[in-house]
Amino acid sequence: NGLMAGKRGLIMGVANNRSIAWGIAKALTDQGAELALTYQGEAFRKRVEPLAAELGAYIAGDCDVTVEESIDAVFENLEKKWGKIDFLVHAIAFSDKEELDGRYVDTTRGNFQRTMDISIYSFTAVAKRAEKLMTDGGSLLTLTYYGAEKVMPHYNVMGVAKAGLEASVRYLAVDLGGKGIRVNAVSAGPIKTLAASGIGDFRYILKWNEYNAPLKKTVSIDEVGNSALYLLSDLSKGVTGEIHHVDAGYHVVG
Ligand code: 0WD
Repeated sequence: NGLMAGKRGLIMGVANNRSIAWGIAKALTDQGAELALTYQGEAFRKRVEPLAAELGAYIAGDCDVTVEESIDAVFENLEKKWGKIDFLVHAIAFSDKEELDGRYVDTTRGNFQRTMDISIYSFTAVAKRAEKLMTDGGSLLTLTYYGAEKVMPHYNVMGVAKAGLEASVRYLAVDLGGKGIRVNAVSAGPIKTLAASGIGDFRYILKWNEYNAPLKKTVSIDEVGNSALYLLSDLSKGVTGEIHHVDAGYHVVG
């Protein structure tokens, strides 16, 4: 029973129990979804295995999104296991910590390229593979941040990447819409996760949001999870190409 009963999908980007992807995974399982998770590298396997067990989720493998064969292997596993999928969550981004501080103008070519590859292209790469398995239509979701729209302190090259990711949501929505595949993003307010701890002065950003957001608080991974649930379920059948803010309203004042 539940909103997601009978639906199966892949969640990429669970690093630990503070990950936004984990909040989404819990909300989906609560509503009856069956999940597959990937992890990145052996170090994360130990963290993700018990989490997968908690939700009865299938582990679709070790996936480094910079390696094409590694993505292919995950989708081959899914095809063998389920034949088709109904949804996919992409909660992956990366940039060199040293460049999430100081000035954007000092970004190096190498880190710029790596940031765009992991934080933008990987979503397109997985969308292309998901299309083949979404034979009854489906819903793709990625995670973005307000730094795509406005300059946020220290977000730098990641802000440029998120702007590209948001544009790719719109292009993918058009490409895949004819097959009943919807493509959306949640623009989450700041949350203290492993990835966020790499951003300079992150505690200050959290406080700033808490004081200034209309709801006078920051958001939790469970709140992001419940909004993601809407975008991944049939409740949002008429929604695609959307950047949905789950940020306690910060974007209307910031
Ligand atoms: O405030 C925040 N935390 C916000 C995060 C606000 C708005 C958006 N987001 C976004 C992030 O940019 C990201 O796209 O949400 C997404 C999920 O991030 P998260 O939950 O904040 O962070 P975390 O729990 O660290 O998960 C991100 C994971 C990586 O963890 P680490 O800590 O190793 O960076 O992305 C994965 C990895 O598991 N990842 C990769 N997966 C496959 N291949 C790769 C890669 N090459 N690189 C990073």
